[in-house]
Amino acid sequence: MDVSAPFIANYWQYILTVCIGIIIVQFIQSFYKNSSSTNRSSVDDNRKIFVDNDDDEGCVDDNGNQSVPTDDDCEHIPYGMVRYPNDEMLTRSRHFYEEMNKRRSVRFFSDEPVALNVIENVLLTAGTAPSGAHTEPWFFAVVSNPEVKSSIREIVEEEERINYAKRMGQKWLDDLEVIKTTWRKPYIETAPYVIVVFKQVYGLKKDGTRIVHYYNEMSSSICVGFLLAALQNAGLATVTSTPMNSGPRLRQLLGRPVNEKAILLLPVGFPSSDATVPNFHRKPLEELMVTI
Ligand code: IYR
Repeated sequence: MDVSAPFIANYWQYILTVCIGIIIVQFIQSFYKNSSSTNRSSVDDNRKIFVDNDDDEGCVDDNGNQSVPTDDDCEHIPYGMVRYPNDEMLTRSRHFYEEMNKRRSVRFFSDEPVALNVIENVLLTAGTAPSGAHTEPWFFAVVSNPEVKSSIREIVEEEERINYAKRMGQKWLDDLEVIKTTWRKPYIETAPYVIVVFKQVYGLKKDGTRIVHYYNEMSSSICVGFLLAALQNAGLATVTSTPMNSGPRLRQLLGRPVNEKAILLLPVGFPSSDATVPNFHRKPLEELMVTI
């Protein structure tokens, strides 16, 4: 006996209404689910873009995995600073400024040797710089070997020849007139050391997984600032040389891994006795700060 037939026949309008209701609810639910997952992926995209934007380098591995060092178990310890009396703060800050104000970019070097342990201290000082998530995304190749310095010069001059002739453009060359730089870089061979600064775009764990190096460009730049101050403090001269397009060849020459990018070349030593610098003046305080 079929009892459902008269039931469906009598109540089909209600059954249809309930079915349509269920379909509508499911549709609305699936819509919200999709839109929230779209939002999530746009957050992820932003995060990726944010990380990538740091310096146009992917910090996420090929599988999309990010790996950061976990400092969860890193102990936090008390920290205190020496507290100077006000007048001492003033004299210390003034003296440091006066020392740093003597720093100049030097392009004429003596070949007089410099003790390696001075350079080591300078690099330890550079390594005290802050970095994104304390990832310390920097590395330094300290070159004193004359043949390697010659090879660096060869690479850099080859690229700089093209830079000055083609890549830089007339406006750039005009702006550099005042510094009188050219593609020639004899100081690379004359200075007792050439420090090649690398930024580590990402870190590598022993098992090959990548460590995200947040703000690696900014962190390395701050590190170089410390380095320059430390060199000045030690009585050593340098010039922040940026040989465009030479990075990959320098990295290969110096046997550095693919996660490192050469960002700067620093010849280091004493100025030659006939060294000159352009007679630049620095912006006065009112042009570099505002009190609000
Ligand atoms: N990197 C080139 C050109 C150069 C560019 C700027 I901007 C400078 O302030 C100085 C030089 C070179 O080292 O000659």
